[in-house]
Amino acid sequence: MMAMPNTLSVLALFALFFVLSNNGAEASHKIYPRFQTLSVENVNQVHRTGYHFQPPRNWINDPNAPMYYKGLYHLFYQYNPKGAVWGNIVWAHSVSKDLINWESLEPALYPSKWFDNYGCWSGSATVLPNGEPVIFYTGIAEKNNSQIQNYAVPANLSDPYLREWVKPDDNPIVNPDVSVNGSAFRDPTTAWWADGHWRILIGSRRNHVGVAYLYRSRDLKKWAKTKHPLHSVQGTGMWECPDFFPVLSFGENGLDPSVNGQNVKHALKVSLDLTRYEYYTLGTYDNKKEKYFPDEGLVDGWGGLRLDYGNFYASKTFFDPSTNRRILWGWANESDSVQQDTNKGWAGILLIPRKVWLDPSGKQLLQWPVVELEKLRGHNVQLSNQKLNQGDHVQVKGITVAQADVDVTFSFPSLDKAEPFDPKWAKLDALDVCAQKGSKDPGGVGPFGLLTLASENLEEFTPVFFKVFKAVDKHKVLLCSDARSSSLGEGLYKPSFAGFVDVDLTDKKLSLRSLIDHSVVESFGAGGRTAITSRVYPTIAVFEKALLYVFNNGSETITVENLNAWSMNLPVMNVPVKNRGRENPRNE
Ligand SMILES: *[C@@H]1O[C@H](CO)[C@@H](O)[C@H](O)[C@H]1NC(C)=O
Ligand SMILES: *[C@@H]1O[C@H](CO)[C@@H](O)[C@H](O)[C@H]1NC(C)=O
Ligand SMILES: *[C@@H]1O[C@H](CO)[C@@H](O)[C@H](O)[C@H]1NC(C)=O
Ligand SMILES: *[C@@H]1O[C@H](CO)[C@@H](O)[C@H](O)[C@H]1NC(C)=O
Ligand SMILES: *[C@H]1O[C@@H](CO)[C@H](O)[C@@H](O)[C@@H]1NC(C)=O
Repeated sequence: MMAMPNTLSVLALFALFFVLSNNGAEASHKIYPRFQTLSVENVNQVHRTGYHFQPPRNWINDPNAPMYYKGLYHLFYQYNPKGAVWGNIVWAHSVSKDLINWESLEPALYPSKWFDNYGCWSGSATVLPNGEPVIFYTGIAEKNNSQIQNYAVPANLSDPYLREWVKPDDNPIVNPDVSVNGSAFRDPTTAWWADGHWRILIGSRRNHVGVAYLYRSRDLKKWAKTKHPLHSVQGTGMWECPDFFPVLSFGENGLDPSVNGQNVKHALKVSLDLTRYEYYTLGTYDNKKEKYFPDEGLVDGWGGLRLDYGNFYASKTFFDPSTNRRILWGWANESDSVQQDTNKGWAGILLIPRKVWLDPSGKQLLQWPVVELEKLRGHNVQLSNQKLNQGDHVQVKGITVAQADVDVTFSFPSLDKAEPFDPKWAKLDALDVCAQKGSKDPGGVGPFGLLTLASENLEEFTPVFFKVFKAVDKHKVLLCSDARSSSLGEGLYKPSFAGFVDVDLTDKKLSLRSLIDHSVVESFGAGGRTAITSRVYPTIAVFEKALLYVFNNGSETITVENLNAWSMNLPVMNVPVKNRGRENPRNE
């Protein structure tokens, strides 16, 4: 079933409040005083997602403290119960048996003590060896946004829903010392055990240096900062939401955060407040030296590897012991204006959780939407052995393409026609290469791929495509998710997101999976080597007016070897858990 179009009129009233103000807070915590308690009267459904995680209304940002406990996945997230912009943040709470169908509970954490009276910001869960969970989170105790770290524990360990959390009076557990910038000190990680101590990271900055401070403790209550940060990088600015985890050097299984040693590498991911993008490195964690050493040859900074080359931020992983996977969760903000968010009554979605593991090359991580998502697959259509000559676009019909899962493998007879890769582009971001070499630019091998959320006369479309270039000693593959033609609407952010795909082309094949869901297109190139998420807001290509094509604009003929596309059903979303323990006045 698909949500029906809802032609709610724009609330002209809100136009009166068009004055935005910023109190000088960082990009992550922009304050819009006029908007943050403007209660949502109507929720505009047109661009709401069908199967992505979204609360019924209002603002959401970072996923917090994902964990598995007594048969349930727990998801907390930064949520404004009073409006569609950032503010009044509480930890909203949902639970699921399968990471796809979600029931909601009362907020788990909200300002209630002196040490978090002005905010309960992001944090993580740690499941201790005895099975008990503990949450570490950033509390704001003063009006000036100074940041301290607190902990919370479940009130009732027998309750699998973990409805109620207690914030003990010995909080805070970590105060910034004089060497730490107390206005830039947040987002504690999951704790891990190493060399006789528990350890956590806290994101920070020292002038322009991005820093992951390392703290250690024997009892999880008294924490001491180590002599040196675990890692820091000049010129990267504030590190938000650090995530540090071990990966196995072979296979797809995940690891408990405390595992280290042979056949284990570590990944360190940070969210850069200055660019609002993330990057990660792979490397070695030395327990004794209390240091992390990124592998040689990896870019450790703005141009580094990304989990997603599009709209993806404040991500966090957790280890799922029930399936031995490491699961990654990211947040995608809106690409429209604050005014439009207020008009539509909601802002922010979480992306589909992804399994992450190490590529056999050891040089990057791989990702794939959790297999549980496939339970939502409904009607299926297929294409095979479909030739695409230059300029062809062939429609994929018979499913709800605005709410779909598409998996396709393309092949090409040869790479001879690949255009040379201009050495000048090596200095550019992939996004800029995509902007120069868009889907319309006639190429050699590519552009070919999917044309998602397209209107009948192609006034609007979001192409997700490959383009293969010839570089000095090998080929360079670009994957683009180009929002520039996605909408005729105004005031939208429409970047040509792109990333290079480090893939072996000897079999002359490239695969692509795209999760299309009304205003989001989440794509995975070459089996999860490169992921890109775009937020788009078509005005014509909505609901059954949206069309899907495969296309080729390169001179080399491309074959759609095999395409499977499914209509996606709606999951259970935001249904309150029955028999609540207590009513919470903060719950809307
Ligand atoms: C915030 O205000 C408190 C109380 O006045 C002060 O102790 C603290 O140092 C301030 N923090 C920052 C980061 O300015
Ligand atoms: C704790 O949770 C269990 C399981 O839901 C419930 O039976 C019990 O009544 C709860 N105890 C308290 C004190 O609320
Ligand atoms: C401390 O952090 C705040 C917030 O990011 C920033 O405005 C300030 O410049 C920082 N101070 C130093 C010395 O880095
Ligand atoms: C393919 O190229 C033609 C000619 O430039 C253009 O009109 C068409 O929009 C292109 N297709 C896509 C998907 O960009
Ligand atoms: C999401 O919104 C766009 C458009 O306003 C901004 O350009 C991005 O910086 C922002 N991303 C994040 C992570 O906040």
